[in-house]
Amino acid sequence: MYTLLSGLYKYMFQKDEYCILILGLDNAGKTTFLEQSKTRFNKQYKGMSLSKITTTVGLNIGTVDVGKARLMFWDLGGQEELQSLWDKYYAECHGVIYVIDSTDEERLSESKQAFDLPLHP
Ligand SMILES: Nc1nc2c(ncn2[C@@H]2O[C@H](COP(=O)(O)OP(=O)(O)O)[C@@H](O)[C@H]2O)c(=O)[nH]1
Ligand SMILES: [Mg+2]
Repeated sequence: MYTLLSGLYKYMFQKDEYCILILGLDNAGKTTFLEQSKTRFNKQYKGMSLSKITTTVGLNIGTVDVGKARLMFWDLGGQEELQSLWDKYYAECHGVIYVIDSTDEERLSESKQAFDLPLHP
């Protein structure tokens, strides 16, 4: 009976959690994207001033609730030394968002290289 009730409780109230990786070169706009998403979907979240966003060191996690789903965004640092960590997170995530600065033409090929990297570790 307990199993049944706790199962029902989970079904009613617990959200399905999904982990989404946000990847891309440093300075591509990953943290800005995350902050914008949080501001848009979390009504109580006021949002930090976009000009205050500085280089992400390590991991920046943001949670966004959409309907019955809870999305946990993992914003990883894009610096070259950190790119080797990307594939470690691949196995654990449900989705990947790859951010490209479309105005930074000089780094487009670098971005493609970094994009290919975790697929062929
Ligand atoms: N004009 C413009 N600037 C942006 C946009 N997205 C990010 N930026 C700026 O690009 C810089 C790097 O953004 P950030 O989110 O820190 O990149 P990250 O290193 O990938 O996390 C910051 O100065 C942002 O304000 C955008 O869509 N338009
Ligand atoms: Mg960042």
